[in-house]
Amino acid sequence: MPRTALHRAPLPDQPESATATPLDSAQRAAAVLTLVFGCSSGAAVAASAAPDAAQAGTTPIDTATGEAATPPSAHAETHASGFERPWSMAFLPDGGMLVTERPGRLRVVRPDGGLEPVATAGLPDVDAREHGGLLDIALDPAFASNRLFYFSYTEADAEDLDAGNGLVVARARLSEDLARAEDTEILFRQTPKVRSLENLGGRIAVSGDGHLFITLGDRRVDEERGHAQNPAMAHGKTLRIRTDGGIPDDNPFVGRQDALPQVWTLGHRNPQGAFVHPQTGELWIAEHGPLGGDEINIARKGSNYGWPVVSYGCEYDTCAPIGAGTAEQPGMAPPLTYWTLPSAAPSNLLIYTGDELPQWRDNLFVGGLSSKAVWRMELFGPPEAPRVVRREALFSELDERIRDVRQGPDGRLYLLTDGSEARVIRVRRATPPEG
Ligand SMILES: [Ca+2]
Repeated sequence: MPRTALHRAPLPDQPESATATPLDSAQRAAAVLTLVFGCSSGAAVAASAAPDAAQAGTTPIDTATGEAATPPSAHAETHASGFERPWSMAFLPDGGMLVTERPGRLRVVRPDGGLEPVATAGLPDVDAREHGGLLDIALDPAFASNRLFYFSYTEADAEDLDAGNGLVVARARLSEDLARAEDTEILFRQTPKVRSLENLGGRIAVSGDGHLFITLGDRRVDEERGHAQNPAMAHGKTLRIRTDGGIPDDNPFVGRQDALPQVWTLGHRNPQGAFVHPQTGELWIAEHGPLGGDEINIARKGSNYGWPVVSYGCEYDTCAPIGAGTAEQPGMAPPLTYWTLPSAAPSNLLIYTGDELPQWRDNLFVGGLSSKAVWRMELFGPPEAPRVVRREALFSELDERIRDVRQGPDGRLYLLTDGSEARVIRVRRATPPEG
């Protein structure tokens, strides 16, 4: 089977399902076959799925995609290379960038794309087993004057490695020469440590009004994931703190004895993408679902996003139903959009606002890990109540797992690949042919 078939959304003549249901039994059987035999049934599942059914109430959705490749209007090229298991990137005021590597290194990329050979010193020890390590980085909005940046990482139990790890978010000051992180302060520390090394979440996003959002995953193992519904535990949540680590007075669980005051939303599986919407100030997240249940959510104050009670996907290995066996339930917010199969395995996401690629302005972009693509979605309606009306997978010809996606200060899109020999890819406007 050509691999592009795995990325093809439903054909335009496929009926859209108007009801929101998880995978039916035929899809479940096909999903298990896909797991066992690779892509043997992937196209059949994709063709029968209705990925945007949650939004299909009144607006027809065009999910035709064409080929999953870079369109002629854009050109993808290597900007920087030589990274080991990178996770995130942040742009510096001079056009250079910082890139985190999960083994615990913060790397500096010069504006010309050259990689400084020595990592920035002074970061804490990290637990880089499985999904963990040094994860996200974000600069303070006033970084140019205060040199402050925020970062997330996993920390092992110092006494007992078998006790798993926890997510930590810290703030530090970057020296003028970029060589040292100084004055590190812990802003949030997940306690107790969780006996798992997976589904960590770990994305952070800074708002323009002095708040820091943090995503935490459910840690995957059966005995932990139910805590995604428990506001007293951090896993399976988004959190909202002040950029100095304080608790905002208007957080939804402030003053409750049975909840962490940092909790902003609950019921998430493994959110690895987050940004603050440039117009509404709302938190948008991308989360890894179970098999065939990846989601994009607008994470609104105090809302419950359903995991592990409801899902559009099913259990790995068996494709058994999740929780209540339904995709939606009263009191649980449905996703903005979701994938059935094949999964996107979403990493980070953004709304593109630049001038370099005007055909994509105001589109949502989502990095794909196992889908080895960047998903582009067209939104319709006001930014507070958008619908996804079209989506397609781009850049599949790169054949790279995409760990992060960002917009540069030059208006170009930057993609960070995954793995042991990773690179930063820059997407710019294609130069029209001469004549
Ligand atoms: Ca959900």
